[in-house]
Amino acid sequence: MPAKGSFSAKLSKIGLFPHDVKVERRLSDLRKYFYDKRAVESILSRGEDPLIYVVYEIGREREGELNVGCTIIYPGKIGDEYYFTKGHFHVKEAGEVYLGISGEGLILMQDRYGGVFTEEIRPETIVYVPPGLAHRSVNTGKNELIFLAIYPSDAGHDYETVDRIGFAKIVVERDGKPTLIDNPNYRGEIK
Ligand code: S6P
Ligand code: ZN
Repeated sequence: MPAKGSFSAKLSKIGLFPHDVKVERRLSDLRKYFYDKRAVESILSRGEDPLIYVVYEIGREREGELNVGCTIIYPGKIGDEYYFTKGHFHVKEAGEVYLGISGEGLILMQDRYGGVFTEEIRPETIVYVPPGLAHRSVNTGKNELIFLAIYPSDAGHDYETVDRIGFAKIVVERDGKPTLIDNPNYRGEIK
């Protein structure tokens, strides 16, 4: 039984304890994704390496089963860009459902030609990620953004394409508000 009030207890409430995978992503893992390279290097050169997000996951093997992942993106910014997840395409044409648990944020969804649209992730809201779209989540709030992701166990994750071309849009703070702008480092349409 997880300790009362602990994060494991919260995961237990949403059916995710015990999880079998825990992934931690720090700034050093995401250095090439944030657009403000000077801000990234200045933080890392001070010996700091902030934790950006954590994923707890129950992975399953059999075709037809569903994986469940719980992501926590911590609040914060690198320069003026809000903390986010790496982002990926699924290898198979597999859709996914996100369920907001707490905090506030956005999910960016991008097609293979750089067309991007966003949806809000908020408590008790569901976002459908259609097959074939890269997706990245962004914490635009002052607290942890926590959400569940439910997707086919054989969906697979393609991070390489996002590594290569990036997202066409990024989310930065402008006049105190989250604002979607063009990514100066976007490397164009996928060939
Ligand atoms: C899995 C789903 C999420 C992400 C998680 C971390 O298909 O979309 O569980 O894995 O939010 O993002 P990323 O891009 O590092 O996998
Ligand atoms: Zn996904």
